[in-house]
Amino acid sequence: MTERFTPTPEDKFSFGLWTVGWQGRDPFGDATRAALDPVESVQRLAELGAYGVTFHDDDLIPFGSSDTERESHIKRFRQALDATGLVVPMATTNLFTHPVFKDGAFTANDRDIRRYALRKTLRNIDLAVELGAHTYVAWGGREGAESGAAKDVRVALDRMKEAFDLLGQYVTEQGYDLRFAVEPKPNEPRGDILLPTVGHALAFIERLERPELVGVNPETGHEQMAGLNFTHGIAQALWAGKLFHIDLNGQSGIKYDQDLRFGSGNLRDAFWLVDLLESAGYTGPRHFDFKPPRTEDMAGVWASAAGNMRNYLILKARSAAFRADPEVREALRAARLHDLARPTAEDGLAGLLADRTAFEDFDAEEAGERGMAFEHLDQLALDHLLGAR
Ligand code: 3MF
Ligand code: MG
Ligand code: MG
Repeated sequence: MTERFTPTPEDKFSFGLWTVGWQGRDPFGDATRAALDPVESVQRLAELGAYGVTFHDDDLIPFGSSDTERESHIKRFRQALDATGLVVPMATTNLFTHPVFKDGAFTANDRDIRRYALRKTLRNIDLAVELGAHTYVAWGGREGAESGAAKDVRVALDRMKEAFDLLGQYVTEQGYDLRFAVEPKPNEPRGDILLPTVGHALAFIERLERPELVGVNPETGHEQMAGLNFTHGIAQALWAGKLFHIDLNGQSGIKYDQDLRFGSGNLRDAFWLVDLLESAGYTGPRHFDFKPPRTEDMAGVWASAAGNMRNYLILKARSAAFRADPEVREALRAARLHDLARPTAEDGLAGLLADRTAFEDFDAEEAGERGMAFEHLDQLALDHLLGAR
């Protein structure tokens, strides 16, 4: 049984350097763990069965490093990648830690800060491409406000669009095979963040000069912080062809961003999410953006990291068993999923208007009495999730 849930690189699990490297510093307490060398993270993640590692520029090259220091950090990291076979599928920019970004980066009110943020991003895009990344994530953690007049949101969105248009122009002109993934989050660290949900981000992307270069990187906990159904958000992103990347973790309801290991918190949503990703044929990385709780020592950090992958694989097995169960297939028919899959008017508008059974002879009373049989279907799912079938 244990063997079945041992990850391999084919599972495409990846981790941010900032996840296992989180030292446990929070708004109320100091670090509980020592800094972790990125080279050690690469080695340990490879041993655990991950295939990829991701980073913010400052995770790899401490802010303020000289050019020589920068080169040596990159060299050591590259050597660790070569030695382990770990890949870098995605990279991103830290536009939130340094005080310069306290009012945001691409939408800071100060123009010089916006220009600096763009240059910082462009510099790390070059490195991301050098290291083989095909996705560049943009989380606008400080793009937002705590008060009304402080941010003209419509104008800030103009600046956000300007930033993504420039980034798109850059990768196009450089001939890079790199796409962007916007990561929505409703709040924290700002009182309210721009592009707060998957839906907001999808609508924003359509206004860009090169919408084909930009998709989303939804995070489990971020949508759940807004009380939303994460799986539904992912389904809409897939439907729009925009699921370029995903941040998996755990969250218990509407509260601060918990970043628990995947499978914690809303386990049912995690089950449906894995069921969706696997059945939709999502081929991108299964990227974990979690924080090993600050109660843990380094052994706990690696146990937590391994738990993400194990839980994903267990849920994948449960979902496969659910889908293969003949009683589930029967229950899906009883719930008329096949009828939902049928176009509503393949006979066209004229056919619909001419069809007396669609309205004049339609028995709404009879239709209103039909049971949908959803509870039986859902219990079968729960039985599978709980290992009772
Ligand atoms: C914060 C996040 C971020 C982003 C990261 C990648 C620090 O809630 O989720 O992690 O995922 O910046 O762009
Ligand atoms: Mg988070
Ligand atoms: Mg994230």
